[in-house]
Amino acid sequence: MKHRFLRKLFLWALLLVFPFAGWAQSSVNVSPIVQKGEKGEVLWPQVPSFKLMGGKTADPAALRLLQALVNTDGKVRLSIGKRGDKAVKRYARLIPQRSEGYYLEISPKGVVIAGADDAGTYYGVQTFAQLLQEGCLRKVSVTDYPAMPDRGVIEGYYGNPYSHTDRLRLFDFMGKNKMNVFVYGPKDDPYHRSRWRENYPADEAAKMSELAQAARRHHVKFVWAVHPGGDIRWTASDYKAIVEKCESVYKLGVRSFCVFFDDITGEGTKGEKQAELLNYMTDNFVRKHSDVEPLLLCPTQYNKSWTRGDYLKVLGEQMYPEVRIMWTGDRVIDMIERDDMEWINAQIGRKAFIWLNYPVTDYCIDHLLMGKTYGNGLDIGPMVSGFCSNPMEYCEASKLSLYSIADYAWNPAAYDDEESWQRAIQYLMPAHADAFRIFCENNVDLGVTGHGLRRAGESPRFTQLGPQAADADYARVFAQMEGAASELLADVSQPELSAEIRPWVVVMQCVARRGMQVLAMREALRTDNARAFVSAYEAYDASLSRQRNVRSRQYDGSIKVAAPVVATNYVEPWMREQVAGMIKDYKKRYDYRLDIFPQQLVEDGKYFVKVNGQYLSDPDYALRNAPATLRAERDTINPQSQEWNIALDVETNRYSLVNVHANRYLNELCRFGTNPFSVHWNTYVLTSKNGRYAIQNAENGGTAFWTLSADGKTLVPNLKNPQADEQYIFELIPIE
Ligand code: LOG
Repeated sequence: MKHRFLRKLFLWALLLVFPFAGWAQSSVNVSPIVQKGEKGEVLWPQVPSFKLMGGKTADPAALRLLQALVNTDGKVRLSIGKRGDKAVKRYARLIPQRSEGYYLEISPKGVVIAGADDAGTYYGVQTFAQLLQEGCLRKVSVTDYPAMPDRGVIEGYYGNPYSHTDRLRLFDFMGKNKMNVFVYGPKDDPYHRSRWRENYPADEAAKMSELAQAARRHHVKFVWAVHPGGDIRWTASDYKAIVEKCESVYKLGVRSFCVFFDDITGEGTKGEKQAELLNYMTDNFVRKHSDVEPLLLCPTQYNKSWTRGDYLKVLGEQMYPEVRIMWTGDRVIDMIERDDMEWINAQIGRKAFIWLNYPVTDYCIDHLLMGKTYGNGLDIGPMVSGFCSNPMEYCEASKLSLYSIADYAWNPAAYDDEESWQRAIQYLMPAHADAFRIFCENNVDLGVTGHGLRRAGESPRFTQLGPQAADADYARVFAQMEGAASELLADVSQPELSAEIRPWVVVMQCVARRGMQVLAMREALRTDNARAFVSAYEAYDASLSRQRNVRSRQYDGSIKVAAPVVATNYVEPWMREQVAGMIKDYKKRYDYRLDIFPQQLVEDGKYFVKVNGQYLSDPDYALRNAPATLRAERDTINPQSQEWNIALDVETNRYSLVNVHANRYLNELCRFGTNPFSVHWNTYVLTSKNGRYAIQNAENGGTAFWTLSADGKTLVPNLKNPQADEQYIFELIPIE
């Protein structure tokens, strides 16, 4: 009796756990993560041939994709279409009531791909494509739709515009990742910005029209942007010029348009004039065509920190409500959160279109941003009219982050930055995922920049070592880095991506080797082996030279050349500190080898710098870009304004000069720089003669000597490079 009861209870429990016979409780592995999806047992161990139903009416792009994926000369039914089509009529109820949504079902009866609209059908096929990669067909049902209406990419950076191939490949990637908008606005395309009034020459026009068509094949809206603000006059002739330019691009097949007013000064910045122009364009261009979408605008005050007066309100009130307005967040470079959206939407009286300045690197071109994409609010979906990323000029490498942005924008509620990043790595470099992961881990942070964005979590294998780690643990990490670099340098599976990242991979290899050489130096000191120390240092120095000669995009006409850096957040500073410390240690213990080690002309320390008997000072430390000032008197109120920390930078073998008071350094123009300190710009060659010193710029900063200005009150770089002999004008007086 009791047993029978228990058995019944057990059976009931089983039913509760497995409510639908045949469904295992696992979700489908599709990216972007689907809203709702279940998969069950294998129905066909091998993908069968299908009998296509609805092929005549279905979206052509969806159909083309499907036909490239499966055979359609078989018996298993595959019904495809959108709401209202006969082929999917019986599933109408299951299609989500959301634009770009779809219902996908794989059952013993066959496959159904039913879109809410054409894009939905296409995305249903994209999901099907991912499921097919398993090699078999399982029982599946997916109900899916995007949380954000426009998702995509803005080619909006300064630097080398994408190549035609980059863009074609990008559209393919975007289709696969369900991104639907590409805003074309490369700052360095003259026909977008500086020569916006002129039409594209024939060859470029042909490419533009090919792009517009290619985008359509992947359900990507190609939005062409014009950037007239640099020299626009608010005249009838310029109004006409802009409409004519749009008409000429329309003729190339483009159907969506945008106007950028970012990064300008003067006349172009006026809100009421911009609103008037956009309304004029709407009346005289958009509404004249039945197939042109409402305009998009990038305002001049496109982030909160730049807002002044009533500019945004004017746009919000005076510009047609269908025009969408772009926004980068609280700052130029920022992640977007709920509060930000509430604020901006209230200002402009519509849902802002997010222009995310990530992973763009035009302001920190030496870095690649390959870390996790984190920090955007998971709850802002209903508050945006679009979410687009401005990427790096490295289109292939940008896909790491774009993959996650696509994932996020489609389904923010399910977004997990770590997990999405792992998937992206696998997706982009399946044959070398572990090596590529190590590469990405070491290209995360962007260092100090004027924009303030930092990215956490760089070089985790290194930082996890902690203070107790043995040299063998460090060695393991550096060996992993070196191994990953060698593996990636030999890659032939992803030629486009590998070619782009190659300069950074070479640098990572150098970094890894330097790391090992640092360990060899440590060992040499431990074992009191001066000779081994010297040779380890020489090897270190050779790797460093090799690393510092690496360039990316160094060719005639390149707009931005990068000197790649890797692992700058933790590994580089650690190495520099180790080497500097060890050299100093070596110097105490052994005969210092001036031919090998950096010659320390001036010991690290605090100094007065005097010229002509006057003190080099930073009297007004609040003044940006102030010149280095000479004062006859000591500053008694603010003595530190005349104190300078002079230190040897072991890496460049040059000296930095930093004012003690506000911790400001002098840049190559002999001014207090507003850009972040960089050893490649802001370390100087010191030489001495008869107790006096000369200071000379170096490397990126040129070769000018620091000289006295005509009025004798400030320093100026003498670009005419006078005789070095005459430049020994500085006295360095140690303090204490
Ligand atoms: C530019 C953009 C550039 C980005 C990052 C906008 C709206 N405009 O400061 O072209 O790529 O910042 O440097 C910008 O972001 N200006």
